[in-house]
Amino acid sequence: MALKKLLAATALTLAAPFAYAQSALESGLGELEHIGKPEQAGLSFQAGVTELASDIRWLDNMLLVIITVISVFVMILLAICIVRYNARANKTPATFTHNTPIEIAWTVVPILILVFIGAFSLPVLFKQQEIPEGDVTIKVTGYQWYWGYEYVDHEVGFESYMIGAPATGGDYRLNDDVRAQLADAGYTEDEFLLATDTAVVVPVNKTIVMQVTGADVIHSWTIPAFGVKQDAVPGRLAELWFEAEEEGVYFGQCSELCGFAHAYMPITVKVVSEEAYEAWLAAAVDEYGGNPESLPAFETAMN
Ligand SMILES: [Cu+2]
Repeated sequence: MALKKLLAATALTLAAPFAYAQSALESGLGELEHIGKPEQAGLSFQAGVTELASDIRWLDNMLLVIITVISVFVMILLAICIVRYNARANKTPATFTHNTPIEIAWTVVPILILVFIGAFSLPVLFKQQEIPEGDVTIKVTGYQWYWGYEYVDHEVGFESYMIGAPATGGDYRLNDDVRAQLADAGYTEDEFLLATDTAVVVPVNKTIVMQVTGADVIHSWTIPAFGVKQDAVPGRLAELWFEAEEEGVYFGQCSELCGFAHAYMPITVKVVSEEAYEAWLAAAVDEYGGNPESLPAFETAMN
């Protein structure tokens, strides 16, 4: 236990210089459009940039049509009952209680509707859950309250803190220092609570497999624009995959209530060209490569 505390403290003290070095690495990625984030007064989903996200949005629209038709149909039936069969309009009500054909119909028709929906939703679900061979495999570990990433084929790992979290010198509140850090890292002020000191960097149009786990409690890793979300459960290695089709910056937030700073462990993913990714990776390997056991993320995960 004492060792664990010591390691956690070491990880915290290491985190700050770590983070700044990482942003320096990321500056080589150039200007990226910030695509995956909420819009002021936005109503629908964020723009989807993966096949999975397009599938989910298509499915949602189809379901919207079906529930609209059902709701209108039920409302019309209700209206007919209210108007034609109220006590004033219908002085001598009929006394029958059963109607076999209609009872069969209202059992069979909903079944058919559900089978129809299932025929479209199950393939979408299977596509998400059948994990393909990844071009890049990244292990992500949820901690109270930040994320750790390891590029497992390259022995590169780092931690990712919200800009404005204590590890970056803040207290979870927006102040001038946090504004300056956001600007330095290329984020706008309204991206506070979404922007992190280090980002996950992945190549565009490549299959990325994320291995998702938790070190302490259950967290959940998600990027809405990719259409992915996976609980990070301690003791389990779950997987998700995506293939982002557009270069840009994408944000997500821990999506499983995990403790008091649950709202302050966002996720930033930068999708870049293959060349930019290779260059970033080479620099990251130089900076932190070699022995993953020297990495704070690795140590805390192991203890
Ligand atoms: Cu969390």
